[in-house]
Amino acid sequence: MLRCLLACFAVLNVSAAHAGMEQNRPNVVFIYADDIGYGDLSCYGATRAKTPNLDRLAREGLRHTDAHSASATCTPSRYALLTGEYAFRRNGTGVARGDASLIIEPGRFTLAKAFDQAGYATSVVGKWHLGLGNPGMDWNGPIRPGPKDLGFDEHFLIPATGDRVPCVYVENEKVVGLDPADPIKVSFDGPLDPSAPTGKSHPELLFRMKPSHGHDMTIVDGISRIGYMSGGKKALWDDETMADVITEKAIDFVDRHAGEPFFLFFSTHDIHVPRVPHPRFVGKSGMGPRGDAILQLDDSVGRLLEALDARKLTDKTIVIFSSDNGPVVDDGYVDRAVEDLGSHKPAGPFRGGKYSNFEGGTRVPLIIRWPGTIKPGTGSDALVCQIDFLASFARLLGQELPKDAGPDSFETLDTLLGRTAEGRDQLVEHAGVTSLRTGPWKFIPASNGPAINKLTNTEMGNSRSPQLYDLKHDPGETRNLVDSEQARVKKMQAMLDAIRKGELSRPGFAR
Ligand code: NG6
Ligand code: CA
Repeated sequence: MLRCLLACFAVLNVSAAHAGMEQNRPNVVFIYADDIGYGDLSCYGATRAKTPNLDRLAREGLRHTDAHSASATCTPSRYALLTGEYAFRRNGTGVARGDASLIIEPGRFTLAKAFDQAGYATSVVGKWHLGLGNPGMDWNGPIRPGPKDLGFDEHFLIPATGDRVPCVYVENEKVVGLDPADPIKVSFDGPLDPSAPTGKSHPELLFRMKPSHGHDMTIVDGISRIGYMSGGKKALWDDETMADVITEKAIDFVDRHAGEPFFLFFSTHDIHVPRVPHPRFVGKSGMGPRGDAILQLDDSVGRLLEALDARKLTDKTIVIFSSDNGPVVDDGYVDRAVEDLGSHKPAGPFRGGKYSNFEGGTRVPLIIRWPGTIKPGTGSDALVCQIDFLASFARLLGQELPKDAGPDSFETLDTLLGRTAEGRDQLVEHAGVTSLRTGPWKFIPASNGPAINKLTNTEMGNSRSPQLYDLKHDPGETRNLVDSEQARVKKMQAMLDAIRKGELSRPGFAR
């Protein structure tokens, strides 16, 4: 009897510990959209774009309204997201070429590493754009170092962007579908074969989409891209099925790891250029390919949410949705994005967009759902940034950050989860220059950059004089208060200088 009681007790104990562990070890699915602006989703006020699946996520979770990507373009945002270090601290973290080598040193502590160390299965599926391999890497051999050296067990990647060669998928260090008899070559320094047609020399071959600026080099799938590529014909992707391919890969990862804690970084290509949604979305938004790509993104999200539901994983999974930078309308292809925009405001109430120092550059949607922990349908206007995911998830997982990791990543888990309304007390916004946020105040230092990027028609937020805005009363950054707030400007400039010098790092950080 005693033995039986002891045995029963042991079983109870084990299952109690197991239940506790499950709560402490939720799965995390981080959906990272590309170039989605604050105003692009119906749960953030869009009326012409309808995003029922993202709206569902917001209804069941928490919607942040002062959340930021760490930069106004992709590569630096992702660099900071994974390392917890502002990209401005590192050379070579600007928008990466398609042949860039891996820009994060192998072995460095990253967001993925925090999950890996905690015993999670980890994967990145979709857009990478952080470089791969060592300089001069041969795309026909093993493609390493890469995500596996940064804490991801597996990967299925769009190596750079849809508009940059090489236009092939890379799965677990190999080009998918590569025919060894037709080796791939990639160049960003000049044509590989001067007689091969390019978008510039043979615009008549561009049956899918023509460039509006740049994007006039190698032609793949009737679209000319940035950079030159030869070979690999059988491995070339098909733009129309890209969202389906990566969504299925993401769901496949969930399937294979449903029985253990997992971290999935699902990095969509939508709604980056070239915007070539699957025919089932074409014409459905009434806003041309940019709007149709929003519908396609929402569909990918919906399918992933359904996959979690079907596998009864919804309650033990944190789902996060955000974007790598603000919106852009014409980003280099003739796709009617400008003409069909109508009253749609991609950046919502904010000024500027992708590339810009104004809020539109980095103020992005951030939705977090965690059933049982986050109250459904709530909101937060606390100042938060993706750069803090590293320290915050490390805390959630009970992982200590190495002393020299994530200098700029502050542990803000309770804010991200809506347990407190208190946000960061300062944040650097990174675009052409570095700006500083403290509370509602936004300080943009003087710069010589252009006021407008004429190609994309973006207000860049550059001015020869410093700018100070009170976002609480002036979210659109229209009234420069520098003259009436000189003491504040001085203080903010000094704080920005200190942060740039490496002072004011997270608590416990040491080089
Ligand atoms: C720009 C490209 C733009 C886009 C961007 C990177 C041109 C003229 N423009 O240089 O189309 O690819 O880089 O976008 O080439 S991001 O979202 O990956 O940062
Ligand atoms: Ca982007």
